[in-house]
Amino acid sequence: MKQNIKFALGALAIFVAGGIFATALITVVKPKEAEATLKEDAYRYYEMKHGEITTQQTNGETAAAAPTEKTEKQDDTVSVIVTPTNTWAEGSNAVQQFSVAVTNNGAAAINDWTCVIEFDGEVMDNINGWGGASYTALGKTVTISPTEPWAKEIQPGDSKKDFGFQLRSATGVTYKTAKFTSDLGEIKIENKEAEASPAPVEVESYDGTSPVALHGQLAVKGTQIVDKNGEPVILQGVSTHGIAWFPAYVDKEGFKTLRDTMGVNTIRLALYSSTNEGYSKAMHQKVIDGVNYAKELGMYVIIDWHILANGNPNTDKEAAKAFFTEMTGKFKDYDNVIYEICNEPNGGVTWENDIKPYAVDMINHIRAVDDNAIIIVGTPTWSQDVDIVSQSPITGQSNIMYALHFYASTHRQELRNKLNTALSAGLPVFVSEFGISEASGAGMIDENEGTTWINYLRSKGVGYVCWNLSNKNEACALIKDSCTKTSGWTDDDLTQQGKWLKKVYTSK
Ligand code: IDC
Repeated sequence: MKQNIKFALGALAIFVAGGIFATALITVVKPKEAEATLKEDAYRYYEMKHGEITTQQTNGETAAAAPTEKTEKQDDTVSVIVTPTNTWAEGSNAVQQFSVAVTNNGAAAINDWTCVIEFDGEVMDNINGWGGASYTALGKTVTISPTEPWAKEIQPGDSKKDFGFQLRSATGVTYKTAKFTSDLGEIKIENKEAEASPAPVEVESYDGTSPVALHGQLAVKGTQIVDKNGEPVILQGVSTHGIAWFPAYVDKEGFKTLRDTMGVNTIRLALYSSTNEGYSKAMHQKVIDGVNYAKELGMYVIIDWHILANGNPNTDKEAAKAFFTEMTGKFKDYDNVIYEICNEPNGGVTWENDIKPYAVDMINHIRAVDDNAIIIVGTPTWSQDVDIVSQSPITGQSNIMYALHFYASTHRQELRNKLNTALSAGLPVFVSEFGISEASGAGMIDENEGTTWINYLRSKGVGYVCWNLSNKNEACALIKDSCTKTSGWTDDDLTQQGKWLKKVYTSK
């Protein structure tokens, strides 16, 4: 806390002095000195607020967040909602708990019924069930048969939500379909989420063939990235810190180390877009260098127009247009380039009023030159509200994805719920930035929550990029501050997050 007060005072002093940001942004010196030159502590003031607000908003939204993996299909007469509510291990098996709600939308009363719920794998047995019904497991199914008169009868407009059961299986199962049979007839209910849910993709390790040689030009299909053969591929990336502050890490050898030893196939080049955060036109050349290094190494590269202190992407839109004009002009024929047009919109901007109009405009601007590169669009609340965006995505464009950012010590299941809602609605999501620290970039590291996130993303075929490649003395840096190497890192050179990343990225 003392530390924070010091930062705040430092920030105030610098704000009062004013105008001193503009100097010395492009001097290429050793990483740590570069940072000192830029008096970056000024931004800590902003960052502290940023972190706090992120946490508060996330907590505030928890109650209203959409339920996890809710699955529903409205039928003219009946709807059945099967919701996974809990899961745990029992010996080498998995036990899962589901709740079931049955609603009579029709005009006639249901007097008796059974419902066969089908999963994607074998069910060993059901352990428990409730709501006035009996439950029978057979093959891939569990059948619900109400035994109590009050459970059998469902009046028009009535909803019975108290059914539920626990089942045991070898590795866990996913609900797929239900068959509801009653005196009104038989209804087949598909799990929409299961249909939209992409096939899990295995992560490959580098074996001498570069990622771009293997996969070529990427595209978006459904909610996933696919390669030149239409096969899903997971991008596993590392983001630079702000390249104005840490220019030395835009280094071909460093990228190669990430590719060859740490399972990284994608580099994100973060260009802070506010002049208050190091932006100057002169930085464009660093981006160009970084893209070319990635191309030479056969790695994918994300050109990140890093909105942060300038929370509304429209604030610096003209500069963004000039930037993307230059980038698309140079890279339209590259097959390894992805554009990210607004890192993290924040500060009261909304999807409908601010971000979407900006994105539509910028996408048209980019498409006028580059007709196929993937474009990643930031989402409200520091790129968290993909659920809101999924209600009103950009139409008439292809190869568009939407950013979800998480910091595992701050953002947990409630943010995965938002992701799940978005994917279920068919929104292509890409995690263009994450850390396993707190949202401030400092604080506790949560390896377990980080691994839970990555496993979840892999199971959904969603790619991810970790913040950040620098030796800044902060939890979310990958390199220890005592190490000044910009390539060839050994395990000893890596921070806790760095070691975790290497372990997780190189495992399947
Ligand atoms: C942080 C950096 C930190 C810097 C701060 C302000 O790690 O060194 O002082 O920005 O420029 C984000 C942002 C990303 C943040 C990161 C951690 O996209 O720029 O970097 N974060 O706070 N969103 C959530 C967390």
